[in-house]
Parts: sequence; C-alpha cells; structure tokens
Amino acid sequence: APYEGPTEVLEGRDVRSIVKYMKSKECRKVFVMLGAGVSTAAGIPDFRTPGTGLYSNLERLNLPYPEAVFAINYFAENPLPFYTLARELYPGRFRPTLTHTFVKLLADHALLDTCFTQNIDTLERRAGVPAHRIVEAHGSFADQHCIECKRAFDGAQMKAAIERAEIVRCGECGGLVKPDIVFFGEALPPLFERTVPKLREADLLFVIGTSLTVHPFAALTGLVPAGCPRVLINMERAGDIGGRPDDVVLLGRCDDIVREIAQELGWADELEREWAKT
Ligand code: CNA
Repeated sequence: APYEGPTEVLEGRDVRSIVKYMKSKECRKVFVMLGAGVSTAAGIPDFRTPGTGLYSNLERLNLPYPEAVFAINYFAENPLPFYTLARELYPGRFRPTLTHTFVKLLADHALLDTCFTQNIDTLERRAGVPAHRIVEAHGSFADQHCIECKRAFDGAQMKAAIERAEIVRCGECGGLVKPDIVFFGEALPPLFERTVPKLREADLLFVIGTSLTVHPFAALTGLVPAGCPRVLINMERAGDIGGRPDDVVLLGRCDDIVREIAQELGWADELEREWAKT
C-alpha cells in the first residue's frame, strides 16, 4: 500500500524536492536500475506492454509459452525463436534514448555510483555511461559460449549467423552456441553479485522503465537503506516503490520525466547536446 505519512529525507514527493536533494551534500552516491521501458523509445519493444511488448508478438514464433524464448531447456531443443528475437534486439541497430543520456550526465556530474541494467541492448554504453559504472545484470551480446562444452565462440561469426537467423553450433563438440544473455534459471554474472552490496551505501535510487517482475533483479530496490529516497519513473506502478516515506512515483514516459528533472537541475541544454552526439 502506498505510504501516505510525511517524508523524512525529501521535502516532498516531487521533482523539485528530488533535485534539491540531489544538489545537497547528502546526495553523493546515486544508483540507477533500468529495464526495457528505457529503450522502447529507441524502437526496441519491452516484454510486457500490452499490444507492443514482445510477449504479445511472439505468437509467430510458435512458443509453448512466451518465456520459453529465454528458457535454457527450450533453447536446447529449439534455438530458432531465440535467434529470431536476438536478431531484433542485436546491438548496433538502435540509438540510445534521452534517458540513457540522463544516466551519462549523472556520471559526468560525479553522482553516478552504479547503473544496474536488465537490458541486453548495450545502449547504456552507447550513450557514453562509463563501462565501469554499468552492471549488465542479464548479460549482453558481447560474448557467446557453447552451452555444452562452454567454449567461447567468435563474435563476428555469431553476429553473421544471427543476421541470417541461422543456428550456430560449436566447432568442437557440436553443441549449440548462445550469446551470454542470462536465461531464466541461469546465474547472474559474478559482477552483479559483487556489486550488489554497494547498494547499502546508496543516497538515491532511480528505478526506470521496469515492471520489477524479474528476480533477483527486482529485489535490489529493497537493499538500499531506509534514508535513501527511491524514485520510480515508469508508465505504471511497479514493485514496492511507494511504500517507504521517501519513495517518489513519477508516472509517464521516462524521457519526458528525465527532461523535467534535467531542467530543474539546470542540465537541460547539456542533456540535449549530449543526446544529439549519440
Ligand atoms: P517489462 O516487464 O517489459 O517492463 C517494462 C516496463 O517499462 C513496464 O512497466 C512499462 O510500463 C514500462 N515502460 C515502457 N515504456 C516506457 C516508457 N517509454 N517510459 C517509462 N516506462 C515505460 O521489462 P523489464 O525490463 O522490467 O523486464 C525484465 C526483462 C526484460 C529483462 O530480462 C530484459 O532483459 C528484458 N528485455 C530487454 C530489452 C532490451 O534490452 N531493451 C527488451 C525487451 C526485454
């Protein structure tokens, strides 16, 4: 249930109060959690938005259930749906959004500690967020391995195969090759596990464009300390954000909302300028 008592750290639950706090000395370590909603404006569908989300459009792939596209057992039997989807999501075809650039500005202004992303489109890097500030919690297309013998596979060959929606097999054992995207039931990358404890020192958390339904990622929102304001920027309510005194829920398109925050911070021109460079 939404918390309706007074705030404790922020003056109020609005953009002006968030920005006032961001400008104070109390706010040094900002963390960001991103989901597919940050990339929809780039033309990449999210999973769950009715009508446009990937799950509503997977019928043509003849999946037994939508999540099967990211299920390792299903992949082992029928890898083509994943390859088809991979072709649509493959990095290099899309331009970062204003929201990705906003995260870059947080880094430029020495506020960003870590950006945890569920996305596999690498648009955070493309926007110029420093690599050491990004945790790709669900992996990326940067590397690929045989699912049987775990041998690494050449990136250029993988890219070419995905372009042609062709099944790729390991030259050594004949096993299927899969980009290092984390499938349901697979462990998250070691960097994720190592970085998660830093959330205990967070001064501010932005949660942007995610339905907060995929675990363990979704549980990160609960790891920041009580005095850390949590700001949800999303089309709809998500997770437990709104349940703490200093939670702020800003509903709408994330690009519109970050533009408003940037305006209040005095970063409006910088935001547009940096975005134009992407
Ligand atoms: P999701 O469950 O599809 O949720 C997306 C959320 O974003 C929803 O709550 C939407 O209402 C919201 N949303 C959509 N567009 C906007 C917008 N313009 N502004 C604000 N909010 C918006 O996706 P999650 O990321 O929560 O689910 C986790 C999955 C999705 C991860 O494993 C990802 O790997 C996976 N995914 C990634 C991509 C990508 O890399 N771009 C694309 C599709 C799915």
